[in-house]
Amino acid sequence: MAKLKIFEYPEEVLRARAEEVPSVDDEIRKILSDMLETMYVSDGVGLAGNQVGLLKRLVVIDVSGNPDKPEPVKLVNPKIVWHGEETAEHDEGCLSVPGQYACVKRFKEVEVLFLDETGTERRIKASGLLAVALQHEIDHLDGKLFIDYLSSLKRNILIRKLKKDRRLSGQGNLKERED
Ligand code: QAP
Ligand code: CO
Repeated sequence: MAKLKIFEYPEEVLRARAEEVPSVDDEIRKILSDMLETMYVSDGVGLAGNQVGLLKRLVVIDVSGNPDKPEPVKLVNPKIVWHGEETAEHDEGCLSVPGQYACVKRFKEVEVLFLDETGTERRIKASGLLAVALQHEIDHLDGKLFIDYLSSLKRNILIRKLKKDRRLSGQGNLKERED
């Protein structure tokens, strides 16, 4: 297993569309396992291919919130095939937008079609935190971030905070310091 580098806003890979995975082989299984490890050590509940610099439609999720009873979900080519009419707001964060959180409105219930790590087609109907995570992660595969749902005012404040936090922690690169 290996910990992968997590790409952060405003890296371009987060804005690109990830490609369909043609077949679930050992290389894909290794990436999924590395993504899951990266997510756990980073205290995340979800991670998408784009976030580790891989433009492949791969997602890992664990919303159990219990390290003693992990519930890892690995999804290849996930697709929302149905959603309910009701929406709900939930506070969201993202490993690619560290330290920043905002309320986002999403569908309460979604049904997702995907391939599991054996290449078998599966379908899950989700609600609650899992439904939030699935929509957030599938957005990543299409180059979309949770901050895109905010008003430009809220988004600008959040991005300013992100850059300020980076300055204070010495994490910002030279390019980001220019503006
Ligand atoms: C997406 O988000 C999500 O800022 C996954 O400092 C969000 O794993 C799914 C994280 C809300 C369901 C509900 C963020 C960790 C993790 C941070 C994450 C941070 C450390 C975010
Ligand atoms: Co995210």
